Amino acid sequence: MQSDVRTKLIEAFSTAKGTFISGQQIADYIGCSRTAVWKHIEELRTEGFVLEAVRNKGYRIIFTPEKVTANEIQLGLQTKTLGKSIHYEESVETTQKIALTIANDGAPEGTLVVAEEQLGGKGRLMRNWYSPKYSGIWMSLILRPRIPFQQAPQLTLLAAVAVVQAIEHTTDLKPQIKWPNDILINRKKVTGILTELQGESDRIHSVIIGIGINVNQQKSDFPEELQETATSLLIEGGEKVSRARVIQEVLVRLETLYEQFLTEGFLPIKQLWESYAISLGQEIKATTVNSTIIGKAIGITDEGVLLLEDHSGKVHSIYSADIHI
Ligand code: BT5
Repeated sequence: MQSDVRTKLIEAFSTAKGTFISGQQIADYIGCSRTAVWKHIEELRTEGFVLEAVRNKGYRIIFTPEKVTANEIQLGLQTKTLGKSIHYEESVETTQKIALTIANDGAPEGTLVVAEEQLGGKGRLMRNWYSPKYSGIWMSLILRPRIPFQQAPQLTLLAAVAVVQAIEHTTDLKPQIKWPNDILINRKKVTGILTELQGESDRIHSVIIGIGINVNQQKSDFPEELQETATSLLIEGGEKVSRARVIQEVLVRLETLYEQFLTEGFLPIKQLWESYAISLGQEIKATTVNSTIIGKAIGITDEGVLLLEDHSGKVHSIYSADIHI
């Protein structure tokens, strides 16, 4: 199905909100024949949608499958730009690589790449991100902000705030952020964020924000080495959570925060970030490429750099490190 046809079909069902919509209405809305409508409906069915067809009434959606296809995410999505264009794959090496490629080919801001599984999911510093099929959110979002290079790390913090808010909104859980990119629940990692930049010396072409959220894994689904440090929304909350709903919430929150960031700057985001931060005011250990610093986390700067005060009172600016709490 062409993506504009798919978008219109989903729009039609979104507007109908679970009530019947006639084949003719759909055909008029999309601008195609009724036979074509039938074919498109059949395609939705192959994706796992359950559609009821009743003579003289038309069609209605009665079950939306637990997949994260473009249709699932866009059904009821309340954003202006983020997620309006979605590139969906069942299985990929990493969504980051696809996002980088399509960003280079001119994909518009807000384009989302999402996959059911990643075979070579990436963390920072060439580390692996475990991304099993159908149980988590593995997605990369393309942004094209007109900001200087040095401000780009702020977008990682912004994305972390959006994910915390989205989890709070879709569950009863209270996640916290560990600088810069980990989201923890009960001190275990539920989300990692990886931001990659493309551009020339003074101009950003695109920022790719990769977000991995463990949603419906059981403890035994994690490899042994992660079982004590990783968690999922299901493990913490005790119930399955719709991945498409969480993605929608992340997109809505991210769009609001991003607009605020572009108009008002980083300060409001910084304040939100600090309100969710787990380690501020506490003694932590930061391992950078060259050294290990132990000290009290006293805050982040306006650029999003972590400030650590060591025992002698010296304040260190941490640009990139692993934090142990
Ligand atoms: C991160 O790296 O936390 C960034 C992860 C970003 C993943 C997303 S998924 C969509 C997009 N496509 C990609 O390929 N990546 C992005 P870092 O801070 O370096 O943490 C990596 C470490 O977290 C690993 O070395 C493991 O110890 C641990 N880890 C790996 N998989 C995990 C998982 N599913 N849940 C919790 N911890 C995990």
